[in-house]
Amino acid sequence: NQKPTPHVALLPSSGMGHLTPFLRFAGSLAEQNVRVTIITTHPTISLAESQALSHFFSTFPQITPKQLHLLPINDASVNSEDPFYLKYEAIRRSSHFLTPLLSSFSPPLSALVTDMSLASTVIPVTKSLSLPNYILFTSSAKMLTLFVSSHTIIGSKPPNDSDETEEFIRIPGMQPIPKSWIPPPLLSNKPNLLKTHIIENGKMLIQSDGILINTFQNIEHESLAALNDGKVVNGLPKVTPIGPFAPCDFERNKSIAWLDDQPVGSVLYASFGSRTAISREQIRELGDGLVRSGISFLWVVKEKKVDREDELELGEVFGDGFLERVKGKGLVVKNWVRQEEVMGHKAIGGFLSHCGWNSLTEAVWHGVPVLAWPQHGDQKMNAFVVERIGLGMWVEDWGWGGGEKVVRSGKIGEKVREIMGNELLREQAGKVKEEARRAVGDGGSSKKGLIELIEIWNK
Ligand code: BUP
Repeated sequence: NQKPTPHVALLPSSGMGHLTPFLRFAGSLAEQNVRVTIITTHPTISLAESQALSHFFSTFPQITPKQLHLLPINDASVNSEDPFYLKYEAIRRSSHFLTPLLSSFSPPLSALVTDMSLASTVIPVTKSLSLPNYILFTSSAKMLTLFVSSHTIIGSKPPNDSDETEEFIRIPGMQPIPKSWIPPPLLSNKPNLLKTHIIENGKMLIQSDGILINTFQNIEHESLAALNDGKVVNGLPKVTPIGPFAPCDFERNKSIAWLDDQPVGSVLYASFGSRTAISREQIRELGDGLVRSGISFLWVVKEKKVDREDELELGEVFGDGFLERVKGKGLVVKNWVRQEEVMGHKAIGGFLSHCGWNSLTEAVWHGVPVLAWPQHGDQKMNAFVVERIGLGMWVEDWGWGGGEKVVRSGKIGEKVREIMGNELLREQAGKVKEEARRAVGDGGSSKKGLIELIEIWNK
């Protein structure tokens, strides 16, 4: 007497920070015998995305890929040069291709799960097809409180009413937050795609059938309660925490041999995510700081937002002599490592992170203390969570990245030593790891959320 199997399609948007949680989620649905189709768009912006997709589909032959055709963007009316935002825009402009695509699935779909950056594009289409549409929010619940309320607290203000003297932003039902935590483009009066994306998609979430989020009750109880009690936005559909998404089989690869020779917990891993370019001056200060800290390190260096464009040699990025000084102290890698694999390595004892939410959930999963250095977007909201749950430290004074100010090597070295020597943080990170694993284990809060969801899709 076999249970019926729901058929769910997933529609991720561009960038590894969005694709990775979708692929992990797809893997966990497949484990629960849900039939899954993933809607992809080609070409991907980064090489990392195309490699992840190809590993994924060869690991999960039972998951079907379907391609959404995209119209090219070739006019100057788009207020962004960020290729990842331009891709969201391309999907928006091609949304009319979604109706025939979604109607063509066999067996018919029980639901579509859409990335938050595509909510305003896709919800009208699924409404016209009477297809349930769930939004997967790939950042923290703290960020979700800002995302769903921005259109009322920021977007509704006339352009000149910027409340310049006000230092805090008041999200209903939440403690006021410093204005300095809000991504600057969201507060800007100049039109820009980040602002449009947050305001338009955030406004639309109320019309979805549910919001799924890669977090769990123990670490974000307050934000989740405020969202689900209707305090942030009245009438918001249920927000179901189903994380942290566990690393998935397709991500396994050979590990970095250098790490195998390092003592347990002795290495700091430094990375600023898949789409953050750091200025050359800051890269050099950071390099100097890492060497001066006296702590061994593994550092992924990126000078360009898109990996395909990062052609410079490390020697050129650092200038004379640096790579010689690093020898025996650390390993500098250009562009990409299998982060999941690195974070799970016993040699790793700390993580200098830009606070992309996936990176943080990986730190949580492996119990690695974080030195938070948010660079843009949602990352200060996420850094707040790091400190609040005792997973790490955030030096707020370092500000945003992107050339706002250059943090000098002495300060970096000092904080790196501090995080690596902090036994209390290490213990607390270990506790958060245990809670995370309980949440997604049998009977855990996130696992229950997932099972309930599948039951709804089965009806
Ligand atoms: Br860099 C890098 N290897 O070398 P985030 C990243 N990753 O596996 P982002 C690697 O990409 P958004 C590398 O493990 C994480 O799953 C990493 O996502 C992986 O940050 C993902 O941490 C990066 O959310 O995306 O890339 O800035 O802006 O969407 O948060």
